[in-house]
Amino acid sequence: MALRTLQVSPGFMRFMPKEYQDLVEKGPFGRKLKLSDLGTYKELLEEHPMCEGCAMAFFIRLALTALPAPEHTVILGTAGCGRLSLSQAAIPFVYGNYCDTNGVATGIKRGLALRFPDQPKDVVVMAGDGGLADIGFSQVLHGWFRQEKFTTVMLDNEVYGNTGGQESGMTKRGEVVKMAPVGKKFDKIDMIGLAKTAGVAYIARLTPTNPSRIVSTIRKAVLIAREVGPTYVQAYTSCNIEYAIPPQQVMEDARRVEKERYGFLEVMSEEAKAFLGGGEV
Ligand SMILES: Cc1ncc(C[n+]2csc(CCOP(=O)(O)OP(=O)(O)O)c2C)c(N)n1
Ligand code: SF4
Repeated sequence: MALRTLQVSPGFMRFMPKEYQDLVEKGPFGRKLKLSDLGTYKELLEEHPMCEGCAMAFFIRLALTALPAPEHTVILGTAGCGRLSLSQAAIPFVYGNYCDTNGVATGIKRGLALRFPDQPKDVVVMAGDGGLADIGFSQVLHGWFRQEKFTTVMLDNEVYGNTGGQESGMTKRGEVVKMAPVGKKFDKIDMIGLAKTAGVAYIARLTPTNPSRIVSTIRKAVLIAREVGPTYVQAYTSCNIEYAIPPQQVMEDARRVEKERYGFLEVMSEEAKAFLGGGEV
């Protein structure tokens, strides 16, 4: 996509659906918007079928707000709750098989770089902990080791939410979930440690408690992936259904988890630091 693709010949604009007209005229494309602008423009995602009060849906809304150039971005997702809303957003969305998001992202990123050498194109994978730390694990790791220049965002609800509550590699040790009644027998996989080992240029861990931090983290991750190397954001996005969290207590839960074991963490390479120090973000 590009701004040119979105534009409609003036004579045809009145035949377009109102939703599309609003996107072209009042959408985020080609504009530098801040978090404080939310509510004043037509957002990329306005309606979705995710559960009421779902922290993942809230996180995705903010992450989409953070994209530095949505008109030049492709999002990769897969089976799991996140794609229910990502596929509704006004942004190209590629549905990878459940395991191959990061392999497909590699191909798309490389292809776009060849086809548009003078126009940066951002590729962002957003998928669940099962999709990335279990079945897609090897493709995530290999992409990092190969230093592929795209962003991976793990929507870590610590369970297979979309299929009714099986444990994932990111579930906590000892946790009992609906379809794993015996309790998890090993620790949460240390994806942050693995990302460090693989030389990921920018790594962040966060919860949805601080909207401006989500926006600045995603923006940094996308821009560093564009210029420096692979980036990884791991976001705690609780599942109300599988962990029985009433919607009104979602933020309370996120604050508690942040305090106890999911504190904000940011690790970056020297090259990424130099890039940020240059004031590009
Ligand atoms: C190859 C393959 N295996 C299994 C499935 C079934 N499946 C669909 S969603 C899902 C779990 C999703 O869990 P996660 O990736 O953690 O995302 P969440 O739904 O929790 O956001 C599974 C196992 C599938 N679609 N494809
Ligand atoms: S099942 Fe859980 S993660 Fe999925 S939409 Fe519902 S609350 Fe969100």
